Amino acid sequence: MKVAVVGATGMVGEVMRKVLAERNFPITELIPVASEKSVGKEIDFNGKKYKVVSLETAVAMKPQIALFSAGGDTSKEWAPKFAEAGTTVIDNSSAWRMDPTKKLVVPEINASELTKEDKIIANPNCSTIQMVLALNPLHKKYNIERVVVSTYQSVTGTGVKAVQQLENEYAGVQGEMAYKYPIHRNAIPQIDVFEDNGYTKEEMKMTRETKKIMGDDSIRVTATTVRIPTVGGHSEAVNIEFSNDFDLNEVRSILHNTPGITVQDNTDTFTYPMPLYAEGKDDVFVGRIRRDESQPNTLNMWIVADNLRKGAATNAVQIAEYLVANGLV
Ligand code: 11C
Repeated sequence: MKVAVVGATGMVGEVMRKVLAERNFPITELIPVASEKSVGKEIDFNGKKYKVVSLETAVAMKPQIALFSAGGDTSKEWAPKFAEAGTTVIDNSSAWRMDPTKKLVVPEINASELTKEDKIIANPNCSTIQMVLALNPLHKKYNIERVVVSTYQSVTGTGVKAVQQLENEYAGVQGEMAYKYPIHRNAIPQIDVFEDNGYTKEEMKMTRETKKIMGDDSIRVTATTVRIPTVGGHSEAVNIEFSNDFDLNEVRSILHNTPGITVQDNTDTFTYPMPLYAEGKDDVFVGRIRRDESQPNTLNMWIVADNLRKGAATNAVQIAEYLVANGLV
């Protein structure tokens, strides 16, 4: 299988290549694609060297699959060109996510919606993916009415410039700023731009994408998304109100039996998920599972995942794996 990685030299693109190799994705030829300034650069993949090519060249090479992580504008312009050439695009930007003609997929939840006709498939936002993976099995059992989520997000979600800003500030070195404010010793309650309703785009992504992935517009979601000085992954405090009551041990057991989730929940041993330990792992980690004692049928939990892995690259590669396993490419 010929696979293009568009944005191959970026942070997510690099993890995409790593995940493809680790999971032994059946690649006969990797096509690394990046902006003009990287064209010709050599990239190692599975012990072989591949030259970075331009978008035009990559389209003409007709890969079966193209994993895109090059920003919304590139996706809007180029995903249709790849699709027209017969390539199935799995796009990590927000360009197509809310387009009613495109599927927004977390494979454990809704990959079965995919058909051969889906030539542009959207990969959800990182903070949405890790949350819905834990919400979905609980929704099936107890029916979710409302979710209140607060996030503590890694600077890797912004990209390499933000990681550099944190490192510079930590070392006391002047450098370029990815954020309006210092991030070291800070918490910035703004991720992405503000919308007219006073929420950020990141917060509205969590609301809108959750409904679409879970196929249920009745789930009410309200979010506050915050950037913190960490690099290993995004953390989320999630409060969930169900229609029906639940048993805490049953909740733990449902989550424990959900593929892709690891439950880390033992107050006696101070066991709970943390980004420092989620980094580099594909699973979503859930802990601090407890009843909200302020109102009936309501649960609190803490969800952590490596945003570059399950939040981006791993989820995209799992979609590609599903397409291959089901003869859809
Ligand atoms: C962040 N969630 O952590 C963002 C990055 O829609 O895929 C991912 C943006 C997106 O800053």
